[in-house]
Amino acid sequence: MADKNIDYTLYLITNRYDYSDEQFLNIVFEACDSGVTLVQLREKDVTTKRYFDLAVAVKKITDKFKVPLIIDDRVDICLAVNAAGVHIGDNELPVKRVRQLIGKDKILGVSVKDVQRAKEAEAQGADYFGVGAIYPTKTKVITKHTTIETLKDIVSCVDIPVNAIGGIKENNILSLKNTGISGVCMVSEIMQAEDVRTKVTNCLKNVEQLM
Ligand code: 3NM
Repeated sequence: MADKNIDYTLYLITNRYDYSDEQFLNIVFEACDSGVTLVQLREKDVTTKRYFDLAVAVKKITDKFKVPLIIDDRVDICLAVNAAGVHIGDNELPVKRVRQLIGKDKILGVSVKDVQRAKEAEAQGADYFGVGAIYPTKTKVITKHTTIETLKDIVSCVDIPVNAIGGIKENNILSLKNTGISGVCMVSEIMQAEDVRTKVTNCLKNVEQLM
């Protein structure tokens, strides 16, 4: 599946922590205004109605800044708000079925941790990969450590963009030099930054040194 011209440089994945909706949406706004290139709304324990309402609110912001919005896990929410795409992990529908459901024009992201799974998912219609966890993460997620060597192996075995995830911080981005990644995904580093605008600006500077 083609790249579809998505810029993966600095990929913000959301987490609401204990923020009010207003605080949460303000962080997304500041991050988009400061230059994140892609946003994923990631919700795990909410009702469908709540997920939909949050997606509508976040999409208003991402649309304003022409930043594509990806929805974590939920094909129905992605279609309902006409998001740019959906991201799935191992416990979701098969990649092939998701591709059939969303059609060829929407972005399909897949979490992978080894070369074999990456090759399979690419053949079944994935548009990009998230590979991790590269570094220890405190964000609630089912994952395991994935080495920089494995990250490089995946990059060299597939033709679609590969993004690093898990414990990626402003101060360790440069350790990903020469891996061939297309971008970095961040949750806590941006969502919990004291100054979101400065954090995004500094991270962008570092990621651009990798490209
Ligand atoms: N997926 P932070 S790690 C959502 O390894 C997610 O696939 C991961 O959060 C994977 O940037 C992760 O705060 C959480 O470390 C990343």
